[in-house]
Amino acid sequence: MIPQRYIADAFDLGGRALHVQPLGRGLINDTYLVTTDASIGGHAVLQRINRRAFPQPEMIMQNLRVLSDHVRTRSRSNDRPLRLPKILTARDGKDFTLDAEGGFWRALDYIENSATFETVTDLKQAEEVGAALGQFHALVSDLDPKRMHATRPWFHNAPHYFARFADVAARATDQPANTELSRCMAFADAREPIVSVLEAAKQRGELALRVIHGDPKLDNFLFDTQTRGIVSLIDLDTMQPGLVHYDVGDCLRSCANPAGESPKNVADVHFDLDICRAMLTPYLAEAKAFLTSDDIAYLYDAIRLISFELGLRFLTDHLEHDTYFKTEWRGQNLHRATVQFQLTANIEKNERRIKTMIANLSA
Ligand code: GN1
Ligand code: MG
Repeated sequence: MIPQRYIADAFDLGGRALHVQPLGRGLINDTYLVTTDASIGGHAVLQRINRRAFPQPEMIMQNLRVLSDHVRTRSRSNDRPLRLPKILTARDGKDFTLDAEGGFWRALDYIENSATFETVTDLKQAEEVGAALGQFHALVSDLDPKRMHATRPWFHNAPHYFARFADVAARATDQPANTELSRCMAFADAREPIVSVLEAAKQRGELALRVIHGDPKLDNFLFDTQTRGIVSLIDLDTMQPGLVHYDVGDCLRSCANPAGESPKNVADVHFDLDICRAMLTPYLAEAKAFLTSDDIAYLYDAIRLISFELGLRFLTDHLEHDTYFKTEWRGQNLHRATVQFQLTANIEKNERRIKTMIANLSA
């Protein structure tokens, strides 16, 4: 393994790297905070992109360039601007550097005095998230999705994940008998009829492809430690053409579950309607300008589907012996699947309330 400090010095970080420490809780890429001897700033983010998740990481960097060019033409004067990560180029002028083992590294600016959260602790945070996601979608609403590469083809295509699950499950003969596993398998099997709801609506032309973030979970929003407002939306690796529904569903399955993705007690997992309302109110206020009535009609389905889909992805990875998501113990992906399925079940239980809320907020 090549020392990260050596990699950091391949980039123009405004100073020499003094030390490098792990940053964040990402389940896919390796992320580090670099401290440099630069007099201003003095920090940068260094990341090794996971090539199994992103076979062509150059596309991520090209998408980021397209986004930053677009944003430059769009800065609206009254907006509190949402900062997006800036690329720090390598000393050879490229947007990335490769290590001797073929590892793909990139550097981004670090936003000082900011913090991330794993779970929502007050409704003000949820309002901030809704406003920021709405602002991001508004910002890219006139950016042609054809200009963006699909960095992860099939991302959030639930029928695709279901087919993979069915295939892996059929071959998984070496799994020890386990009630948690059989419950999860049965839960997944029973929801086959719902998996194509969004893709079918897309095929029928009811839902249009737009530029989406792809992974707007709570801890990808940076909060200012002083004002407690959101200053930035990070982790744009999965930004690509998709349905805004994927983003709204992903954001809510993350924010409106106060127990988080890995709670000690699965019984604590539920879909919090107050958090949902706090997030959707500013989101829809912003997004009404570009969402159609068909878009609105599928929001409930998206909320249910994306939490189910994430559970299905965790379950499939468990059956495949944890080759995709980082884990600390065997069984963690199964536990994560149980959590998302419990959340899905609670969303289903609240279907009428969630639909009424969406109808009222978008009226
Ligand atoms: C992964 O790497 P990270 O933690 O930002 C995953 C998301 C999941 C999330 C669950 C490329 O995101 O889709 O929702 O874990 N990203 C990818 O925590 O698969
Ligand atoms: Mg991510």
